[in-house]
Amino acid sequence: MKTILKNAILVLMVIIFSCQKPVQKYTARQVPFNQVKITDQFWGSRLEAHAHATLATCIAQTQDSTGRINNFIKAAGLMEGGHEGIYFDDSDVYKAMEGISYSLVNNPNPELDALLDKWIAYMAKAQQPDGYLNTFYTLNGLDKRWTDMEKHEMYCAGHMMEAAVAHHKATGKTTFLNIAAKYADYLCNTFGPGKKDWVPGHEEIELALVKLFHETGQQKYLDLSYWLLEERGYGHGRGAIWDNKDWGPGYCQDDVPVSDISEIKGHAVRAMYLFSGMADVAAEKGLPQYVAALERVWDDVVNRNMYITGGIGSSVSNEGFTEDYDLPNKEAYCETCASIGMVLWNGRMNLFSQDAKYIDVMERSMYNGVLAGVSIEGDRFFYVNPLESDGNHHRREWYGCACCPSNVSRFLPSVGSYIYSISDDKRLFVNLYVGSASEIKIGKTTVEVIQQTDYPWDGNVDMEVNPEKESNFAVNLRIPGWCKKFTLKVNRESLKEVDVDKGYVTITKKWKKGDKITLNLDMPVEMVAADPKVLADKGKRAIQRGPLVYCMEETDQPENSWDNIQLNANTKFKVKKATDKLAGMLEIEGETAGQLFSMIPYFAWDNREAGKMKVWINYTE
Ligand code: FUB
Ligand code: ZN
Repeated sequence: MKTILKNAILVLMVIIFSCQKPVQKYTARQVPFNQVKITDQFWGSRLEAHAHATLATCIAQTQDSTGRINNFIKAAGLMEGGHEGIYFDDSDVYKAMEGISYSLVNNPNPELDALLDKWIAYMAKAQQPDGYLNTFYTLNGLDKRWTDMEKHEMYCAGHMMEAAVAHHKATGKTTFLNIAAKYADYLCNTFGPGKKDWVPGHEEIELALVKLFHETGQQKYLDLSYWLLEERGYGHGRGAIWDNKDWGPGYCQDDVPVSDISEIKGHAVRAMYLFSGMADVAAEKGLPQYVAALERVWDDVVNRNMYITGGIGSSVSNEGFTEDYDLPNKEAYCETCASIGMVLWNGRMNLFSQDAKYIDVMERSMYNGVLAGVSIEGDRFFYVNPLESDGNHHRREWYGCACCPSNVSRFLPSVGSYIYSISDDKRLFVNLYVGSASEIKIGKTTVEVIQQTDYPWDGNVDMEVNPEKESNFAVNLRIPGWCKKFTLKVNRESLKEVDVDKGYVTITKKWKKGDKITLNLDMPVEMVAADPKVLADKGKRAIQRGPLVYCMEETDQPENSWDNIQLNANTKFKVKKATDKLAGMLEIEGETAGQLFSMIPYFAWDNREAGKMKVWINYTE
């Protein structure tokens, strides 16, 4: 009798406990890009440019034109001399290594493979016996390490870990992974409960430790990540950020405990990396308070602090956020890394809930904010992405602070990972429309999924679903938030009155080889108004077609018309094939009361003759 009572109490306690703390885990996982072969012109040409130009630029810059690789050679004791460059330049090398590793997955290249081996050998030699590795402190005095939380030691370590995981996955070699694990072990021995306090001034390590945990199975890396998140907001921060009266703890999201975050503040890239790390840790440990905080702050970012391009962070002075609705166009900062951060974060948010509102934002940032960050040829980059220019803002081959080019180099080859996800209950989610051929495991069945599409130039998507054997499962197709009308057929039969639930339509059936889905997303030219609280866009409209935001470049407009071009309710639009450098793209021709003008996708600006540019155009009622 006593035992029954005890058991009943135990069961009750478990129920009460689990009611208070519902476990919040990712209920889906992304299908990684190594299972997705991109075949379309839009992303295919970008990947081609990445493999040939972006990587070559990053290698030339880190190895030959700047001292980044030399810093490792010096720290390894193989060359005389002091540290060159900025204190976090190691991170650019790691990001380039991550990009090269991703590229090796779909484009094997023995020379690049050997180059990585060479760089890894320098790193192995530069690593301290205790596991520490940071060329700035090795060359400036190891006694000064861990004295200023702004100095990006953990930021660099995080990028090393991400690169090492990518290298291990791509090549199967453990050389780099061993270095990263040794460094992570050192961090676990140095920081944590009862050890040294630390608030990384620039987040990144948190999400990286989770990746390292997945790759190695070492729970302590996940625990350190959680501990680092929990260090924030309790006054442990010390160093240049905290001493700077214009910045203070809010600059690096150290003003409140992470579970209490509701408002977006501070540096944009740091915030995005923090939120991505929080999502990953919450998903592993089941932390509803993290997920609730992320949902609150997501609303603040997206509804009050985001540009139409999906760019974030309007101010140069803190590389980040100011007041709600303060979104100036010419002065917009919108760092390329921050848009990449939006993709990282929003992709993760969708894994908790499979709500397509996160993919809508992810797509907006990806096709506009991120893609603008790199030239069509892949060899020039924007760091700052304004929505208006007087003609003096241009891409550069490299920057003194080169976080954006190196981030682009690792982002582009990973794009395939954002197309599909599989939920725990074995539903396939089609999040992005990208011409591609994929092999996806749904339950025990391998399914070949082929997409043929010219997206984002048109909204016609033909999909073939080829399971190795007949199999029952649901395919969820995202109906983008921008799309107001669509048609859907399965094996040529129209589906009428389909429900859209959390942004997806669901087709559940017994799929067999050769089954076809035909989706047509209506993609008219749309005039978009900003929230009236955004004073910078008062009396203006932007043009969007599908996921692409368009802009006007001076070079395309009739002479002396720049200041006179206006939109009104009767403006007529025509979609037309672009030529020359923009061949393959669609431009939009407009006409308002006899005045002609022409617009190109925002991401493609500053690829031709230099001149003025604007996204928001005067509108008369
Ligand atoms: O501090 C490292 C990176 O450099 C940041 O993410 C960027 O904003 C730039 O400051
Ligand atoms: Zn950057």
